[in-house]
Amino acid sequence: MPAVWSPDTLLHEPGGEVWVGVSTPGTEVPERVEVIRDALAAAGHELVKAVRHDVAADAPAARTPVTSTPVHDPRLLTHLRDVHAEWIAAGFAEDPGQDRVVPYFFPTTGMLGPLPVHRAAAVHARAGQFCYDTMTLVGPGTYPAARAAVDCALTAVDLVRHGTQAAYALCRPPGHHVTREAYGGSCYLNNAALAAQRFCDHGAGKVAVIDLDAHHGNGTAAIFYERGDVFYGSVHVDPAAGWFPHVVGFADETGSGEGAGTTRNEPLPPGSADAVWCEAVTRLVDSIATFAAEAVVVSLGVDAAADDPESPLLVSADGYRTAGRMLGQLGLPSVVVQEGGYHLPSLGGLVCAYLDGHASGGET
Ligand code: SP5
Ligand code: ZN
Repeated sequence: MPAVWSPDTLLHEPGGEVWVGVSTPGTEVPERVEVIRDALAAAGHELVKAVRHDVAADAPAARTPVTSTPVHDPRLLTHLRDVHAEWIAAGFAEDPGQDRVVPYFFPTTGMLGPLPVHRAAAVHARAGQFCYDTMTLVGPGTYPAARAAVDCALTAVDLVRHGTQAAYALCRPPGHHVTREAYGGSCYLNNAALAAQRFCDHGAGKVAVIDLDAHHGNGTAAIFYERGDVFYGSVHVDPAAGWFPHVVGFADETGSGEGAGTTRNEPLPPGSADAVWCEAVTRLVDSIATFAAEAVVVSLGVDAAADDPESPLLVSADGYRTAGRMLGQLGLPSVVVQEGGYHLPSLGGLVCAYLDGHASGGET
């Protein structure tokens, strides 16, 4: 399977995560790209360099953005592009000594009620207008890397649009936690949602996004919740058991308005292993068939694996291979987008197991 990557995805160095007020080393590190890329090459997948695609923030004002408006508010893109330079210009690297953008203030609906919101003049307040947690820091390479990750996903869509049955995008940073206007959960731009939108923009009437990451993809879910043309299905550790994203990802979220019935969540108890997880994947695959999707985007987080430090699910490489086979057997044009997965020694093997299953499913 062709695997699209970009060396620019290595430029994002979050420099840790602030969790419950404490700086921790963080797990979404550049080495993730290197171990996955090397495993793909060793397994014989063709590595393809990502091709640049325009999004709102880099297009001249007069030009219509190619893909981004329905997925992300253009203000999110310009914020991410500019905020680190503004942070440095404001002197935060010297006083108080923080060279990454870390929000301290979150204008939630609870704070605002019915009041109209103005753009914050202070960059340290603006940081929390577009970000909903303290774990997702912005450094000098964050925007170039996030843009490169989008390019990986969109290039993979183009390969599939031009006849390749399935393509993999080595996106980093990941994307499925990003909503239309806010980033978080180690994600900055929603690669999978932009990929699904690109299929829609080029003639697909119905697209499915299937999210195998251990965490519910609240961003993708929110972006498509009210749309009837994009199905979102996710299997993840039950937020009711205390896991991120905590307040969404429950089974009773099934879509609304024109999107009624086009969202399906499969929350699983901590400790769930292959049998239970694969059954949930089967239900998602059946839902895509019923929905009659014409193309599928797989949000391939491999953090549901037993060794992964960020989730309590116990899925094996064989589980991921089985999931790949089931999705490949749909026979639909497919783009597989990398999301989470943090155990460096097993990361490459898990991704290759999924792709191996997906490719073999497509052959039968
Ligand atoms: C894409 C993806 O998998 N994002 C994961 C976001 C969930 N992170 C939740 C982290 C919760 C706190 N972890 C404590 C570890 C301290 N470093
Ligand atoms: Zn995850």
